[in-house]
Amino acid sequence: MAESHSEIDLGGTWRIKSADGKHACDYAVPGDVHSALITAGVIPDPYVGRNEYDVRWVAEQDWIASREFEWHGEGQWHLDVDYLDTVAEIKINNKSVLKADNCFRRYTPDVSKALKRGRNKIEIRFFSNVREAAKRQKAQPYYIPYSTNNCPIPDGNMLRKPQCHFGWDWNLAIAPFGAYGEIKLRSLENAALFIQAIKQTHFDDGSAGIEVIFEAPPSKNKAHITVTFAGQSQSISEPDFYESRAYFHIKRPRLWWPAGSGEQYLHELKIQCGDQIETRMIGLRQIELINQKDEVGARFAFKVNGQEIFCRGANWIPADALPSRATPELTRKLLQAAVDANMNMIRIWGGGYYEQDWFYDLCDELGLMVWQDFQFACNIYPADEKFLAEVKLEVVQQVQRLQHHACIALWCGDNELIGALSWFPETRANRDRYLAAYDRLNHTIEQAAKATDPTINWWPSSPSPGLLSFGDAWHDDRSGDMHFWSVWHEGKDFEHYRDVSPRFCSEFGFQSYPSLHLIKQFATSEEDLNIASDVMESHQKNKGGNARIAETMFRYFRFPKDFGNFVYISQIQQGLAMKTAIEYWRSLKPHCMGTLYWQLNDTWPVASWSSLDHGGHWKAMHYMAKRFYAPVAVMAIPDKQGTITIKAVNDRLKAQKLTLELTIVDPAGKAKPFKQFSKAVPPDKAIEIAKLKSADLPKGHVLIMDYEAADGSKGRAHFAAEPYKALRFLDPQISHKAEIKNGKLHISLSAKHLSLFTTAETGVDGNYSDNVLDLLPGEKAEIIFTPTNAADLQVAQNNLVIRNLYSSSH
Ligand code: BMA
Repeated sequence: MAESHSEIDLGGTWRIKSADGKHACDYAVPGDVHSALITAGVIPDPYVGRNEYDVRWVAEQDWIASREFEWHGEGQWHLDVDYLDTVAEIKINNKSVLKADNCFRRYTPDVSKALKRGRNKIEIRFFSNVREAAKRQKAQPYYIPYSTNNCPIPDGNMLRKPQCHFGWDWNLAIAPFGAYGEIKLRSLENAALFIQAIKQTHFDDGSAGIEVIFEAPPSKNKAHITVTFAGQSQSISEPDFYESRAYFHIKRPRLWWPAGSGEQYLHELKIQCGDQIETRMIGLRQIELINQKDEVGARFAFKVNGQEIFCRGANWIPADALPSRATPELTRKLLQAAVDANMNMIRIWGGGYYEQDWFYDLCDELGLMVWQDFQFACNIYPADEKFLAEVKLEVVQQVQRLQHHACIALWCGDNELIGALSWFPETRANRDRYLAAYDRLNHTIEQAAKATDPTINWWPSSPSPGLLSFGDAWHDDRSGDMHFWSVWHEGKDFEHYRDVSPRFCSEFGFQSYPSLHLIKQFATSEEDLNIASDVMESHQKNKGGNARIAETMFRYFRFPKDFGNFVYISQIQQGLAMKTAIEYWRSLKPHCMGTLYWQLNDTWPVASWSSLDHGGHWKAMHYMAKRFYAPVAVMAIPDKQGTITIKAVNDRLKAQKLTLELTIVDPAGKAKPFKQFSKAVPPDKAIEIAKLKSADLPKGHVLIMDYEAADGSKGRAHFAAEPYKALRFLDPQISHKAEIKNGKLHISLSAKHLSLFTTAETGVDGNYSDNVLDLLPGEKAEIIFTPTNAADLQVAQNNLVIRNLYSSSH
C-alpha cells in the first residue's frame, strides 16, 4: 500500500467472499472477481472446454470485497474510483460512502465522515449485475428489448456496463464484475490538479496554438505554477481554483500524423504546482470529418493536417473477456500488430469499454487514429430521465478525459442502434415509440459531448447514412459509413463485395477458427478436435457460424483432408474474403475512403472474425492483411464480363514509382513472364495500370503479380479467375529445412511447382517473419520464427508443419 500524507492507494490484495458465505479467497485489485476465484481454485478456467457454463452461478449472487488500511490524515478526504463494475455499494467502517451503478464513470465521494484515525476497513458489495439488470427491466414503463442473438444473459441493456459481458456472437457469457481501475483515497487539500481541457488551434500560416485550462487544488492557492510546452514556459502566480489558463503559440509546429503518413511527434505538456507535476503528451494535428453531399450521396472521409487519409484498419473489442487479463503488455502487442499490418485506424466498438488512459497513450504513440463509439451496442435502451442523466454524466467525463489525445478522430453515438429498431417484435410493432426514445438517448449523447468539447468530430451512429437519417446503411452504399454484412450474415459469395461501393466501410467480416495450437489449449482431448464436437460448438457463438465456414469451403475449395487443414483453410478463406473486399474498395478511392474490418482481436479463444488469435498470435489473415493494407499496393479486379483490371493504389502523400511484373502459370506448372510495367503512381490516388481480357488468362491458369514501390512496399499477389477447387495443381513437392540459430527457428522452403498459401506452422505461440507465401516453381523462401517462450524452440522445430493449398486436400 503506497501511503503519503495526501494519497492512499487501496489497490493490492483484498479478500472477496460470496454473500452466502460459502466461498472466500484473496482478490487482487485492480482486477475482476472471476480471475480471483480461478487463481484460488474456486472455479475452473472458463476458457477451457465447456467450463463457461459451470461458472455462470458466480454472477448470480452478491460478493463482498474488503480490506483494511491505516489512515492518519487530516481535513477532508475523498475516495477516487473508476471502472467499478457495476452495481455496487462502498462502505468505510460500515458507513455507506458510495452507491454506484455506472462502470463508465469515475466517482469521487467525500468520505471524511467515515474515516477514523488508525485502522480502517473498506468494503465493496458487488450486487449481482444479472439480478439487478432483471429488476430494472421490470421497473421500466415498457419492455426494452436486448439482443437475444448475442446475449444468453438477459437485460444487459439496463446497466452501464460493457454490453459484451452478457455474451456476444464472439464472447462467452459470464458477466464479470469487480474493480478494474484506480481505487484511492485523496485529501481534498492536496487533491490532484485537474485538467479541464487542452485545446488546439491550427492557423492558416501553419502555426498552432495550445490552450490549457485547469483547476488548481485549494491548498496550492498561493503556490507558484509553471506550465511548459514545446520548450516554452509560463508562470502563474495567483492560480484560480476554478479556472487557470495557459496559452502557447508555436510558429512552426512539428505535427502528429497517422502511421504511414508521417511521424507521430508528441510534445510534452507539464504543469508543475508545488511538489505536484501533471504531464500529458500532446500531438499537434487537425482531424476533420468530411461529409459533404456529392452526386452519389454524401462523402465520409477524414482529413488530417489538410490531407485526406484513407483509413486502413479494423474494429477493436476488449483485449480479454476477463479484465484482469487485459494487461497493458497484451494491449500493446495487439495494437502493435495493427500497425505492423499497415493499419492507421481502429474503431473502439460500442459494446466494450471506453479504454484506460494508457490505451490512448499507446495509440498516440503508434499513430493509430481512434474512432470511439459511445458504449451502446445492438440493443434498445431506456430513455427515462434517470438513465439519461447518468448517460450525460458519463459522456461529459469520457470526452473530458480523452479529448486531448491526438489519436481521437471521431466520437460516434453508438453501434447499430438504428438497425436494432427493426430486430425485435416490440420495436417493429411500435417503431414510433422506440425511435423517439432512441433519439432522446442519441441527442443526450450529442449535446453532452459537444458541450464538453465543441471541436469534436461527431457521428450519430455506426452505421449511419448521416444526421437524422434512419435508413438502411447495411445495404445502401451511397452515404455515410456502412456495415456490409451480406457476405457473412446473408451467405452471399465473396464476389458480392464488388457489388457495393461504400463511402467508408466500418464493419464487414468473415469468420475463421483460432489457430490449431490455441484450439488444443481449450479442446483438450483428441475427441474434441472435430468441428462438430460439443467443445468446438461451444467455442462458436454465432448461430450457424460453423455451417457458414464449411459451406464456404464447398464453394471455393476441395474439402480439407483433416481437422488441421480444415482450420488452415478456414483462415485462408477468411483472408481471401477480406482481401476481395478491401482491394476493391481501396481501388475506388476517393469514392471510398476507409475500410475497418470486423474484427482485430478476440476476447477468448473462439471461432470468430478476428485476424489475431486470443493473446495476439497472428492468424493467416493477419499476414495477408499486411499485404492488402500496404500503403502502396497492386490488385487485380475482375468484372462480370471477364475483364481483369490491374490497379495500383498509393496512400502515401508523395508520388511512388512502381514496377510490376506479371507472370502466368499454366496448368502444366510452367511459369511464363507475361508483361512488365513501370509507372509513377500519383500521391493519394488509385490508378489503372492495365486491362487483361479473359483470353489472357485461360482456364486453369493463375496470374502472379510481383510489385515493388519506391517507398519499400513490395509484394506478390495472385489471381485466379476460377474457384480454387476447379484448378488442377501439381503437387508443389515442398522441401524444407529448419535450423535453430540465435534463439530463432530458420525455416527454408523450396517448391518444385507452384505453391499457393504456403504456411509454416510450428504448433507453438510466436511470430513468423512472414507467412502465407505464394512460391513459383523452383522458388526458395525463408521464414524466421521467434517463439514467445524461448523454451518452446525445440518443440517448434520438432512439430513444424508446412501447409499449402494442394496439400490441404491431398
Ligand atoms: C457487427 C458488430 C457486432 C457483431 C458483429 C458480428 O454488427 O457490431 O455486434 O459481433 O457484427 O456479427
